[in-house]
Amino acid sequence: MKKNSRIYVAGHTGLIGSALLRRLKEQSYSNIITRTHKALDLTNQPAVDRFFAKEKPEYVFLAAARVGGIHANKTYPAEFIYQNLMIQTNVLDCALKHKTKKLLNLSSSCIYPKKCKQPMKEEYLFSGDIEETNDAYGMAKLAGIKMCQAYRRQYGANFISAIPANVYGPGDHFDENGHVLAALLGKFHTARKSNKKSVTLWGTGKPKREFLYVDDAADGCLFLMKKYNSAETINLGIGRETSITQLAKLIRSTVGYKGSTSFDTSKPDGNPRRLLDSSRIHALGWQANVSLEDGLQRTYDWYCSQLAVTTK
Ligand code: GFB
Repeated sequence: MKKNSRIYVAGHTGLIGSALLRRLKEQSYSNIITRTHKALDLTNQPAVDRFFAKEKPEYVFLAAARVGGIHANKTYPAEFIYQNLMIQTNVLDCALKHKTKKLLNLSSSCIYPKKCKQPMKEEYLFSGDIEETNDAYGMAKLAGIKMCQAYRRQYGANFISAIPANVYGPGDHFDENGHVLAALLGKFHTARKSNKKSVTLWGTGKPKREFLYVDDAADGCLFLMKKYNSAETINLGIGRETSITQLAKLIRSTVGYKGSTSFDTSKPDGNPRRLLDSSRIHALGWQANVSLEDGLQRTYDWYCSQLAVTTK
């Protein structure tokens, strides 16, 4: 990838897409192509075709997706499967047709089987049923991986797929439809501000997740775009697991909330564990840099700056 290559970041206003854009600019890539959702609806095949015909991107980061936390996945399964299948089908097929040199497809760690052995190696994919709260989203993401592999097999397309751990950071959604880390930052912050006596967490607090800071995720994607050319999917993780209870404790202290916490066990737990085995990408020379404590603080600072409030 040259500094003046035409690089399309699909989903550049999203969590990972916006971090990718920052990283590409920092590294002086000068020909970055973006379109807002309003300007280009990626579920609209003729529109995507016209866009690719006009811009002819040489490299594509497919970071556009309909995403959300466990609540959003449970509430909108039809939208999650439809929109994600449409987005990736249109982008992948147009990338082939308009001769994109390389495409990176971003997947998700929720596509591993619910009862997967831990840490999860890439070869464990497709070895069992995925967890029910995210099966619609997960099926779309599994199809995306198979589609990249099929296009490589039949047409020789250099389409690669990466599986990041639970990504968090600036640009996340801090409401009830968000992923757990951002949703809890929002909840604890609001509770502190309004002197609420208790914060309710969902589920049992026992599930464990691997949290990857968004700048590390973007850095890993760029690394793979430069160095990785295989049909095999590749994991992108930090190698540390944190339970939801531990996460809540960390967030509580980051936010400075003094009240109590309780659990609403009528809400789903989702996957019991989800730790990636990232030894394949480590062997290629990439490592995550940002610890959970540091990433949490950066995310909270960003959130407060967005709300124009002070943490002091
Ligand atoms: O990030 P999250 O919503 O989804 O985290 P997943 C869910 C875990 O955190 C569950 C608990 O165990 C929840 O019960 N939790 C506790 C909460 N309190 C809260 C809260 O206030 N909000 C939220 N959201 N969770 C997502 C998938 O799975 O991970 C997506 O739904 C995607 O499809 C993404 O793959 C990476 O981590 O379980």
